Amino acid sequence: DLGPSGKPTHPLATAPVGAPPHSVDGFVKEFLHELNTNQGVPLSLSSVNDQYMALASTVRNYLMARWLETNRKVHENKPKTIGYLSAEYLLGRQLGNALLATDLSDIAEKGLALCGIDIATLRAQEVEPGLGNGGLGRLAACFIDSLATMDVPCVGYGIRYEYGIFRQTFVDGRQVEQPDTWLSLGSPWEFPHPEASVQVDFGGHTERYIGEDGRERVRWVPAWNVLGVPYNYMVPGYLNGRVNTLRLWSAQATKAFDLQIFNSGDYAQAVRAQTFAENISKVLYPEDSTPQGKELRLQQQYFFVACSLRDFIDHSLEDGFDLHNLPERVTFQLNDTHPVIAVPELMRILIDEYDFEWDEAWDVTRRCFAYTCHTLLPEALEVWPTDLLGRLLPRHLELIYQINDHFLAEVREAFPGDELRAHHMSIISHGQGVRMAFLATVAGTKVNGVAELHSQLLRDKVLPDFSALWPEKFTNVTNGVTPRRFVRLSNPKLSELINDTIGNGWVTDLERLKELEPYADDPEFRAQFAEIKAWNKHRIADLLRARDGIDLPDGHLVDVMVKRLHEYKRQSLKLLHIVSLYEQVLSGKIAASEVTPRTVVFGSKAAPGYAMAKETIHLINKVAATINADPILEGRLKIAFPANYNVTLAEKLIPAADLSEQISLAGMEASGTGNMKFALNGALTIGTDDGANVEIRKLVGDKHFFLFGMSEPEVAELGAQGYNPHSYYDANPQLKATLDLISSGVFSNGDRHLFDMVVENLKNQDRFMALADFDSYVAAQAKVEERYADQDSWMRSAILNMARTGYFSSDRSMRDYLQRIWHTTPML
Ligand code: GLG
Repeated sequence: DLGPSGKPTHPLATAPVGAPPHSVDGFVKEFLHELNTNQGVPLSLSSVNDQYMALASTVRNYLMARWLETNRKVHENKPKTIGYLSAEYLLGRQLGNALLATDLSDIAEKGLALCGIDIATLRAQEVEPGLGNGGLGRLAACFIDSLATMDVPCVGYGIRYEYGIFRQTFVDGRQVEQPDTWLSLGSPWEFPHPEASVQVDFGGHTERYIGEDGRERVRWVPAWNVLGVPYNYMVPGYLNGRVNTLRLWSAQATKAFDLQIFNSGDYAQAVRAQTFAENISKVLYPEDSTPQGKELRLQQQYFFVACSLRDFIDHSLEDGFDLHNLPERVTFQLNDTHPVIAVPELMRILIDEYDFEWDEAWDVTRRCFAYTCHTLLPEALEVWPTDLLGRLLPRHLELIYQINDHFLAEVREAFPGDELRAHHMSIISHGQGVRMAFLATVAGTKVNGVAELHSQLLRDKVLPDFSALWPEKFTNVTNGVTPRRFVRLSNPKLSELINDTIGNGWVTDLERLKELEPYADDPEFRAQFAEIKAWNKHRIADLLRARDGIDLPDGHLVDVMVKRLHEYKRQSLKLLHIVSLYEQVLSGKIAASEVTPRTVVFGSKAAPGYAMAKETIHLINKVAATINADPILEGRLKIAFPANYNVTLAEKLIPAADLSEQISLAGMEASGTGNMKFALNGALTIGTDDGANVEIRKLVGDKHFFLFGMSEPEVAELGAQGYNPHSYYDANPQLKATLDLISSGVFSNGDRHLFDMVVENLKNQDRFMALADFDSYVAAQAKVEERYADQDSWMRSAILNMARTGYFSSDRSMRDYLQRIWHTTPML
């Protein structure tokens, strides 16, 4: 056997590593060893954090053999790999998932108990890596989980933000952001490899010169650079022996900074320069679906993309690999426009470093990328001002101009004489800058939306000229969620019931939940299902009491709206419904006893710079304080708004929900993925015909879904007519009374203007037409109450929601990507 130097080595050095024995004793031995040798403490003196760290490295050791073996296989077989490029991964806690993937949950619990440790205490010690804002980042996390479980070679590439999404606190009802110090107690799941760092250049200028072969070449002379240090994370497949890699990059100052210290003697200045470099991966931008065109953000995007391409080309391909064949070895999936600067980066590498001709380089580049769009809001599509781009990445801007010239020539050939069309389609728009979605569409082999309706609107409304030119480029892949985390781990009792009823194959083949359909009519099964719902409600009640001092009364309908705070998602519409109920009781239109006992749970962060969203949070909290304390409601209507909604909280909250609020204005929510998690955990949806709601409703059936509101074409028509929210306020006495109650000062200590921003906006602007859908929403809520009064019928619907939504597994999404976009098969 030969080692890395080609010389014979000790036979043990090349033998596969073994995992520790899969037994309680084997586990305890490994755990104590880790505690002693990694943490340097005996059990008797160990802290909870020591124990958590030791537990994490113990579980890691069980995964290690599989990781090494996966990497060895990839090295040997050289399969086509998916390079998933995403600026966000909202991973959630790692421990539970790793225990599940290794089938160690029971062994670990027993083993720790023998050491006098309650595993629940250690689970609670983990701080989740919140390296994403919401749906987009969580989707990336689900996708890499599914690919590992399906045995597909994939490397997730992203940024190791030192601070993830901010920790939200409430001070007098207002959101206050605190830094997320997720790394402060140690980070047992990551493997830094500083020796494999990659240099990334920025700024400067370009020069033309004549190469040895007489051809004109371009040289980029950058002004500064940073190092990208890779941190590897394991991405374990579920019980299949595969462990893929997530590689997140951290920015570090290069040696040049040390030299500066030495030469200039200005130590303080040199350290500032270092801080400047390290700022690149310092913090996640907290805007969700509304990019901030900040220079640092473009630095982040180029930083991780340049590191990732370098890494793949230099480290994954064998020496002498012919880059003309790159598309056979990788597809880089662009998760939204954030990584699109990878397109000119690959062109630069091929042309400037590998001497490719333009056409050859473009041919390879076009076949290496595919693009997923996650939005419809025009303001969410990234546009980089050309001066900013040119200052930071001068060579890339030149290449983008060239790509655009070639592309526009293609357009003019397809549509001769149609200059207006060419103008509309130009990647570089004169007033604004570089339209990254256009660049991605031009470069990608495929462009996909994330739900059927969204993909349709993407073709018809966002990129109509492009779909006319290249109809076959456009496709749909409806989003999905991982059943491992969002059912198996988050809902253990339900999982047990499903296992007992149909076996455990559903965890990797979620459509098998269909086999549960007949049990919707089985009173015994229904009773068990209802009992589990009640158990989940108690679990979240206990947690919220301890975590936030929030009271979640027994026997209430649990009505949940959790998602980022955005006007288009219409948390304000939900609030109007609550205030309307309250107003009717206050004014004696209905008796409190007529109100269905209900707790509305909100969970939501607002982007720190989004004033309207923050005011809405303030208003929700003030309404909560008032109605929760008002005896007139007899405790029948409550609002619970725990701060800092995150993946960890979602895992406890979603299984407890009866009603899932998916109430965006039709045509605005690209897909939604929370909607899928709720349905799979047996909640009924009240929702508009938007995003994936459309597909959920089709699958579960109209009887088991509360549809309301305008459809997308109706919204478009109303918009075209000219929407006037005030006319709804004037025409609908209950809506008027509701808004007037907010302006009366009852929620604001008599201050009649505190919430003017929200109320006046709804009355006069209401871009997302909450007032137009109010009536229909309130009527649908009345139907909810009627149905809920018949618990048998409700539970039947809840079971059917679960049984009929197996389609929304991210395993299915990955199969669709494999067939429609990546054209590769799992490596078995
Ligand atoms: C987006 C959309 C969501 C979508 C998610 C994942 O707003 O509707 O479900 O991506 O595709 N920015 C997002 O979170």
